[in-house]
Amino acid sequence: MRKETLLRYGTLASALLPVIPAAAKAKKGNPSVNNRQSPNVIVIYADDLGYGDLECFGATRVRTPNVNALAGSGIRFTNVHAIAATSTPSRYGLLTGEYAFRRAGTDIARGNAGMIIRPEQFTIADAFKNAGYATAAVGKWHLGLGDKDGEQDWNAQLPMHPGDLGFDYHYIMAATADRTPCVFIEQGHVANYDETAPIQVSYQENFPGEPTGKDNPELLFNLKASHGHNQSIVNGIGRIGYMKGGGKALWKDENIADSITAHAIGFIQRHRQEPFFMYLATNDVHVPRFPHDRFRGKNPMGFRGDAIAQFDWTVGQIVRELERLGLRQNTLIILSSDNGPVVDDGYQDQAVELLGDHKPAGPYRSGKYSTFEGGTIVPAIVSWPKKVKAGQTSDALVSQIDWLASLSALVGARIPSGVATDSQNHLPTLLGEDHTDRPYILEQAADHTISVRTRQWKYISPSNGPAVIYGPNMESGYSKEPQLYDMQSPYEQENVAREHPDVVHKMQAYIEQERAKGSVYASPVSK
Ligand code: NG6
Ligand code: CA
Repeated sequence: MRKETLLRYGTLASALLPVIPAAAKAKKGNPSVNNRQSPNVIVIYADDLGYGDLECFGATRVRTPNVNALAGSGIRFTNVHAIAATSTPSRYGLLTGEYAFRRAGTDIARGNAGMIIRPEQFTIADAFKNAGYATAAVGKWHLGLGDKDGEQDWNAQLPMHPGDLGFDYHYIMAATADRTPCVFIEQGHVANYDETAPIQVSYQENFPGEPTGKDNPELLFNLKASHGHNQSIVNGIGRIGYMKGGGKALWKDENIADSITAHAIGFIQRHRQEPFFMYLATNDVHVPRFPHDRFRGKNPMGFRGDAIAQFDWTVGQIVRELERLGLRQNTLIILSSDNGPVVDDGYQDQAVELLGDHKPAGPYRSGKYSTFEGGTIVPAIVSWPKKVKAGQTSDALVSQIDWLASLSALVGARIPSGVATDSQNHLPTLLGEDHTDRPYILEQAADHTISVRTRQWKYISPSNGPAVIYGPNMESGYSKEPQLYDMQSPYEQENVAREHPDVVHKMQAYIEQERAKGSVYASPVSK
């Protein structure tokens, strides 16, 4: 595979770096790093964390001191939008700079999906590699692994993985915590592989003799499902998909945040002497929410609140490690989320019962999956103490699709012509030097309905989808009629499409114009 050599040598080279006592560099910082022009870059990407889920974005029923401090040290963005209202298409867009609607097979991926971004595609990691950075993907992946759907041999080196997409290092969950295989993958291989328990995965049928949530509810000792999630049982929790084996490689949900954080810190430590880029995608606050004992039972909102606190802890650990190594001044941290919030996403974790007056999407309507703003508007923070003034708020209209081009501009990476074409360079906005709105942004709902946001308007294309998302029981925002909302009142309530046909027409033209661009990577994943 194209980047395997780089991947191997990247890890080896870092292991050979001289060890500098941390105390020598603390406080004043690491001069060689802090004098460098280009910062280290860490994208902390939460899962299903809503606009209203953090204290610094208005939450009052959960404490998020570490995230609050991060926001205070830089810019709190109040108008940032994920590319889609679900994980896979959002991440696809963030990492490739190309809207997921251009590409078949970019919907919520199964745990045994083949790798959706293909090795020949340009990614944000390639950009950083071009600029001489060490690169890593740690945490939730959800973009497929291996060459083909369903044909992975989980007991051997996977033939295709993030190492083929510009990431020198990866320690990832193949999909989500609620999907098999329930193991971490490190450098293309199951981490802590257990030879005594070979792994098999299927999304078609169960393996003979293996219990399932459907047939053996008595074995669901950690969490019971509220909808779906009734196939294989791992750690007393029913999952989507079947698996057999795994043994000591199987994750324990309560330790996932610790594992992800430890591996992220390990990467920082190994690369402290050179510029690095890390895509740090947490499992929090996706279902199944089953945080560590340290957090469990501490929040009035139950496991969902505990998971937010656990996310905050991860952020604190990363920041503290950067400080300890003297890297904090010249590290740019972007914190955001892949899509809006959901309360009941399939497990009986009492998130609905204990929500109280907490508003996961803040003032916005609906949440994850939806075409309303709650589906895609997300909290976002940028902090780079060396360059970005502390204590700012920006209400600039921003889409995560632009982070690839903006960060490439920051580190002087060259983007080959004809790739990542949806990503625009808005670096000055990202760094708080101006508050320029993107002229318009596109948002994709779970059923592919496309919405357009401008500062003033939100247009939702007509859709035949159901009005309510089954399971979470949330408003989808789908309607056979075109919808137009004046965003001066953020809770999209009064459809004014009829009153403003000119605006509707303009918004539809934006969508047509974007769709007409097509994709340079038109071929779908090989099946
Ligand atoms: C849904 C799952 C939900 C979650 C979602 C993906 C059921 C009933 N629901 O199909 O629990 O996994 O997919 O979430 O299975 S995402 O944030 O990764 O897009
Ligand atoms: Ca998500």
